Amino acid sequence: MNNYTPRPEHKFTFGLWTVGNTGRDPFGAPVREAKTPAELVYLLADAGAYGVNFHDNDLIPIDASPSEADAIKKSFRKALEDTGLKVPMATTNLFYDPAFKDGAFTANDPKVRAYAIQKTLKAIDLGVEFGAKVYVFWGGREGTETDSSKSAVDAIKRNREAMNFFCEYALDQGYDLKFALEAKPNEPRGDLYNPTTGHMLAFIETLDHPEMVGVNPEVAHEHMAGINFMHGVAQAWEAGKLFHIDLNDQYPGRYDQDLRFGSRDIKAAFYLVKFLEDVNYQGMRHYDAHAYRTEDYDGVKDFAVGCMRTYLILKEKAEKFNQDTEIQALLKEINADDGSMDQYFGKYSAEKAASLKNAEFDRVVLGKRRLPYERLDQLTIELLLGLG
Ligand code: DIG
Ligand code: MN
Ligand code: MN
Repeated sequence: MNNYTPRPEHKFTFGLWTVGNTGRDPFGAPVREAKTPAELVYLLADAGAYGVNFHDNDLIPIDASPSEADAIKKSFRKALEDTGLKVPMATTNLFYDPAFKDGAFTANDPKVRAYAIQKTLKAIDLGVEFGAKVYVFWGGREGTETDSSKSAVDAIKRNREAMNFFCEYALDQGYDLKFALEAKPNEPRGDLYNPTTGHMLAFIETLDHPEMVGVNPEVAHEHMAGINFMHGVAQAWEAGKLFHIDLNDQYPGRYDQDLRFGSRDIKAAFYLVKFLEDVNYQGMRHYDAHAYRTEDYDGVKDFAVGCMRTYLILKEKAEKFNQDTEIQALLKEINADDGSMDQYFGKYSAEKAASLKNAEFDRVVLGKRRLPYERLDQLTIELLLGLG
C-alpha cells in the first residue's frame, strides 16, 4: 500500500448518482446499465471510499411502492454493513421530476412549494435513518429563464421560509443534523438564485437558525462563475460555515462538467487540497463528479480511484511545499514583519488613529520593495511537475 491508496481515515465519499451515472446526457442515451444502490456500495468499497451519499430518489425511486422501498433499503443497509461504508450526507432530488419544472421552494405554484417541502421532510427522515449528519440543499431548479415570471425578492423569502421550516423540523425531531447550501450560477435553469457560495453565506445570516446552516461549495460551480474556488472555501471555513464540500473539476465557460477531481486545473486543485490540509478540515472529501460517457464500469472505478489518488498526491505535494527550504525562505522574506506597525493594528482607538495620522511613510521605498512571487510560483509549478 503506498501513500496514494485511499483509506477510511481520508473520509472520501461519493454520491450514488456519481458512480451510478449511466452516461445519459442532453444529446445521448445511457451508455452503461443502471446498477442498484447496493451494487454501487460494493463498487465504492472496492475503490477505497469511506462513505456514500444519496438523493432520496437515488435510493428510493419516486414511484416505488412501500414494499419496493423496504426491499431496496434492506439490501442497501446490508451492503453498508458488509462493507462498513458510512452515509455522512443526504439530499433531496428537487430537480428531476416535471413537478419542479419551475422550481421547488421558489415555484410560483404554492402546491409545488408545499409538495417540495413535504418531499424534503421525508427525505430528511430517510437520510437520518441511514446516519446522515449533513443535509445538502442544491436548488437546481430555483431560478428563471425570464425574470418576468417571478419576483427575485419573493424567491428569497420563499427559500428562507423553507429553510427556517426545515431547521425547526430538525430541532423538533431532535435530529443531530446540519444543513449545507450548495450554490451554482446556472443550469439547468437559465439563472439560479444564490448563484455562488458568497450569496449563500449572506442568505444564511438572514435565517432564524443561522448556526444550523452552512455551505457545500462545489469546484465546478464556482469555476463556472469564474471564481477562485479556494478563496470561497477559505471564506466559508473562516466563517465556520464549511459544513461539506463537492470536489470535481471544470473547464471555464462550459456546462457543469463534474469532471474527475484535478483533471482540469491541477494548480487550483493543489491550492484547495493545501488549504483543507493546512487548516485540518475535518469534514468529508465528497466527490460530486462522474466518469466520461465513454467509460464502462471498469472505467467508472478508474474515475473514482483517480479522484482519491489525485487528492492524496496533492496532499503529499502540500506537505513538500510546507517543508521546501527555498519556498519557506521566500515566504519568510515576503511576510517579514519587524512589529513596528503593530501599534496601529487591531481594535480601534482615538489615540491609535491620531498617532497613525501623524506617522510618516516613504511610499517610494514601499513601492520599490522586492516581492519574488515569480520565483515562488515557479517553485510551486516545479513542485507540481514533480521536480520538487
Ligand atoms: C449538483 O452539483 C448537486 C446535486 O448533485 C446534489 O444535490 C448536490 C450534492 O452534492 N450537488
Ligand atoms: Mn456540479
Ligand atoms: Mn454538487
